[in-house]
Amino acid sequence: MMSQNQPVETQETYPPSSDLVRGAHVDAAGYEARYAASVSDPEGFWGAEGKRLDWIKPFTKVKDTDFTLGKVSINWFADGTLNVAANCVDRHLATRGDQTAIIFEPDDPAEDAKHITYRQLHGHVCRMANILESLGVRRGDRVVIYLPMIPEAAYAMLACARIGAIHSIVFAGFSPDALAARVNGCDAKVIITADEAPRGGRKTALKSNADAALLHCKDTVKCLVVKRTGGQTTWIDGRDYDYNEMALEASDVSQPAEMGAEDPLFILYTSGSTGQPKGVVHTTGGYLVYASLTHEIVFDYHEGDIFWCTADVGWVTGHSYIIYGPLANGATTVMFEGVPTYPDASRFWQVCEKHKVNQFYTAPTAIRALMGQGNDFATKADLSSLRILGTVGEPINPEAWNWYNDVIGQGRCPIVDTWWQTETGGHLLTPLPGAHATKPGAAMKPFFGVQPVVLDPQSGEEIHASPTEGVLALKDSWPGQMRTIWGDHERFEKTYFSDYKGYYFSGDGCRRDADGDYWITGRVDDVINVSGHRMGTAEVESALVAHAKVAEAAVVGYPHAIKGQGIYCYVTLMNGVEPSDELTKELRTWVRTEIGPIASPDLIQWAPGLPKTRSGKIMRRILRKIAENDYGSLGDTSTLADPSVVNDLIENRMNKA
Ligand code: 6R9
Repeated sequence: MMSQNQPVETQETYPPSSDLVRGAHVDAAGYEARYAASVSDPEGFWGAEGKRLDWIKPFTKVKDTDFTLGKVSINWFADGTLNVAANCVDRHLATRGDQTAIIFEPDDPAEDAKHITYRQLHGHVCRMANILESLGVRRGDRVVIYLPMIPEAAYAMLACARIGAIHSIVFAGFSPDALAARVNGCDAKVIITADEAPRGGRKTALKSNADAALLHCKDTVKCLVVKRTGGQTTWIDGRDYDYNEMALEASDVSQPAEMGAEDPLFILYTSGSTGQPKGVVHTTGGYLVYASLTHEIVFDYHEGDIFWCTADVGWVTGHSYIIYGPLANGATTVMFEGVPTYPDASRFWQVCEKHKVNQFYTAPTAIRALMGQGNDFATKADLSSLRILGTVGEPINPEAWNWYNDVIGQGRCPIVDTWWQTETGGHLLTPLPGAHATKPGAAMKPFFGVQPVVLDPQSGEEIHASPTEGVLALKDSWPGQMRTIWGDHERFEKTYFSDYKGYYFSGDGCRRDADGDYWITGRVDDVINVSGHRMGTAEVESALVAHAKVAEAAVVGYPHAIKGQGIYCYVTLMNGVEPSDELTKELRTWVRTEIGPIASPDLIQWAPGLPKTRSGKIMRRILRKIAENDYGSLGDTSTLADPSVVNDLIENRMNKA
């Protein structure tokens, strides 16, 4: 328990075992040396790392980047040419053609898993490439992929890369409207979808969603349909194409296109704090170098390891750490179609046991959900194959971290808490398993070549001393950085380079502790100012969920006459716990003792559920509006996983002033 005025983070450290350090790619001294080299001589460092890929025409230039507002431009390896699919598939055929590239674990545990070798993957990708070409897709054209987590999603991504088309994946949980907006936003020629998406024992009618979206798209857009369940779909001849039938006929010979390093590889739409989702553009050479290197180093990936990232390919995590990073490295990557709690909360752990997973990478929201179900689901499974655990997506509260460490990792597996963004292409801040003693809740250290700075949010000046707190920005480019917003370079500059001149601004706040380690405090727009004290809402949330009766909490600011902002807490209680005035008092006292009186919640609302995106991110914008008693203008709620929770929150809002 923490006393008053101490930071909420613990300073306990968890060093890796000496066995792990011995076998690791990077130990403490190695990290120091390589990091220093990477920032003192980026050209030399990345020039050498660029060679991890097979180039058709080798690059002679490494880095050509400029963060100056008005002329922001980011180029890596610019005069080299290569093909991403050739790097992820073809180049492995000679040495590991019969090794499993993808293990597909279906939603229903009774259905057999599939093991797809690199040679089989090559055949599938080539056939898909030829199918796309037969539909008129050419180099530079956009293809929207709206698929469940099935191997065909990987084939589709790699087939686009093979022919030089640009894919844009839309998460299969998105609505027809969101799908149409993205198809139109990038002017896609083809949508690749499936009849139905099985998930958690239910089926989403993807094709009929695509049908609805297509009503709002140009009538030249074609629809390639993978038969996943064989469920009934409506069919429009001349617009809809049957992938399974075409794949029987398609040739498995396809020449990979020679692409420039800076040709776009994919567009991925992501929400910002304002406006419509932005089409984040990643390019070919730098992205793949970065995804491949971070996958190897951060997860301490070794030849023969079975790697499982539980994300969906609809998110950047799925792009970089299910597909591109692992396959560039010749790994065996697990693709899981299901959800953590179906048929029950043991599913993740059963899959780890079944496929002897060595690296397991998931999100704090999943960890908290599973932690809430008790330990038995995990302890029943044989988790002895696990060596490294990872987390991504939001700050992880120490309780969840400790549970992950103790119950899943059995105290044996370093946890890499990886901070990064759709925009960054790969990990920027993270501990390395063999190099760093981790701290529960800390994203720790910059990856090679990454130069984080803490800026004073008012003056924009770099703060050099530690400990300190401020906004997190990056001083220089790294190869995985996004290059532009599709069709709107001006918005790109404005969003990321205009608030703090000369830096890439992440939008996150952070703290650097006395050891120089980084702790993400959450989006800066989630930092609230209470009586002149800055506070990360994540801190208060972390304190609340540390209480045994609390399952989940979300905290926002609301206008307060005296304090400037007050602290508004939405709290979901553990199953079977009844809300009461006593409990409100108890939680208030609890937070005061965890963080200090300054963090004392002003209002606590019992929330049966929190509004979340389908990727599990809490939609704070909505919570802030309700807390401000301004629920008439909630804005775009189309990405909510369950819109009904919002009505309950509005009805029972605490601030009716
Ligand atoms: C990869 C991904 C990016 C935002 C980012 C930050 C939050 C991600 C985090 C984390 C604390 C971590 N975030 N990883 N916060 N610790 N390890 O999630 O990309 O969906 O674009 O989200 O997520 O706020 O700015 P994306």
